[in-house]
Amino acid sequence: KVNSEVQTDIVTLTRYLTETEHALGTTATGDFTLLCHALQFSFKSIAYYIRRATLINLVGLAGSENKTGDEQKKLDVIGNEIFVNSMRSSGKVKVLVSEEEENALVFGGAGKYAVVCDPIDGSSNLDAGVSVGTIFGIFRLDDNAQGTADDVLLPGTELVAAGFTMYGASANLVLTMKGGSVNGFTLDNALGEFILTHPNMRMPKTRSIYSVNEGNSLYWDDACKKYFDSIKYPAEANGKPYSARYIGSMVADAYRTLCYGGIFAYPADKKSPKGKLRILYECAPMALVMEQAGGQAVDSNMKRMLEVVPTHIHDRSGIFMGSYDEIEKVKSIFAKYR
Ligand code: AHM
Ligand code: MG
Repeated sequence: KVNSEVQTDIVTLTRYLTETEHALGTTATGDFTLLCHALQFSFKSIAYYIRRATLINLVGLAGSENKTGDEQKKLDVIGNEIFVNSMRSSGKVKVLVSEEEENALVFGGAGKYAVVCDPIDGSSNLDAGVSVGTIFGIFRLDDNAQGTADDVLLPGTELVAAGFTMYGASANLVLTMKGGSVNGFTLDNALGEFILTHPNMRMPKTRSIYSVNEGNSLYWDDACKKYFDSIKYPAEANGKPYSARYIGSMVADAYRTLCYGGIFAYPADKKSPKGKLRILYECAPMALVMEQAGGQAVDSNMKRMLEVVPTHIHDRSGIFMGSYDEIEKVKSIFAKYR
């Protein structure tokens, strides 16, 4: 036997999907697996262009704005095109909602899934080489769905799968299927495969780290201020204040929260009464990941994030998510001061 560190029996995303599909028995048609293959191709492509952005003049603005008036970076445009083309050509998607597209895209064919996505979240960080990510959610449409934007105005409880890929020191894909565990894969650039490196991710129940854009605290309501004060100025005599960590890329902040625990929040406030992050393709997919890793996610009214139903595809919400016990603390302080 050769004594080496070489792993010869690794679980790739492809193998994981095939094995999961077999576990479902004869009811599985393979469509979901094929859709995931198309998804992973878009993650690999986006990872590739992000790594090369500075070298091939992909940094900076594209000179356009998306529907909500955000200035688009060149990579926002390219990431969106890669994602849209990959979903369209998979043949498995009927409706696609992207942060970069004003309207839902409806594809012909027999696709029975709807996909919601933010192709490159945190793109304002791109030129500084800070981690960004792709967030995605997958709904299985009713057989009689017409293929309109209304088909996806669903609560996150209806997601059949969701996750995100963080493009950081390596590309890390986090994937969860409804009712299942949360699994983390790392892209091996040489093999071009996502490898299962973090099976069954569980978030610590508690950890003294908070992540929020504190520059907005002037606009926070009383309950919000009271909560953050409570972790910065603990009431107990020898209480230790929490550590602050805020990257400004939700995917990176959420990934750290998933690995280490703590809380990430983007509350609704007086400046943004509906919050900043989008329900359908930012909040709901993250909430499914958080819950299935043992944590919680709620909106600014302390309603379970997965039960919030958008009335428009680009609707926003406040969000608090992270370790189970920490969100319990948020809820109890909000109950007292609201
Ligand atoms: P984007 O979708 O336009 O990139 O905006 C979403 C990003 C999140 O990744 C991040 O959590 C948040 O915006 C940061 O906002 P702010 O700069 O206001 O703190
Ligand atoms: Mg975004």
